[in-house]
Amino acid sequence: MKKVITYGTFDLLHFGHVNLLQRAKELGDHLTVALSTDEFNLIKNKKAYHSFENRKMILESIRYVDEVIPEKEWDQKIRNVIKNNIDIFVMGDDWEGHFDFLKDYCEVIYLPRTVGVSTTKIKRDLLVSNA
Ligand code: C2G
Repeated sequence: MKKVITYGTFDLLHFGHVNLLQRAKELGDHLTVALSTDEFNLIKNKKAYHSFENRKMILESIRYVDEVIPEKEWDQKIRNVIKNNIDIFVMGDDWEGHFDFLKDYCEVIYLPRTVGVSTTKIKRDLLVSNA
């Protein structure tokens, strides 16, 4: 069984996230999502609208997602890849090159981001439309 992993906050889930999850799953047979905890989001300077538990429940409802684990720190990726027998690490290409150190442990693939959508843009557009 070919196992894939990806990481993120996945707040206010949108089609860019789903496009990423769909393509990640297509690369193997099992997709694990390491979901940023609320505490780790603070380290990433991100404030998610939905709590970790609610973001986790939403992700677990997606047909492409087989397992959700917590992402608590930047340095857990090698441990996750080894412990979960991961074959492929996938991220959107806004992260191109940032995780190449994982090439010693698994395949590293950066997929093109979906243009025109982001959680930040959604929040900004809603602010403007309700101003
Ligand atoms: N994404 C995408 N297209 C978009 C928006 C996001 O392909 N229009 C991808 C991102 O490239 C990322 C994933 O969706 O691979 C999740 O996006 P975020 O929740 O913004 O993830 P991020 O905060 O970048 O967390 O350790 C890694 C970090 O946790 C990554």
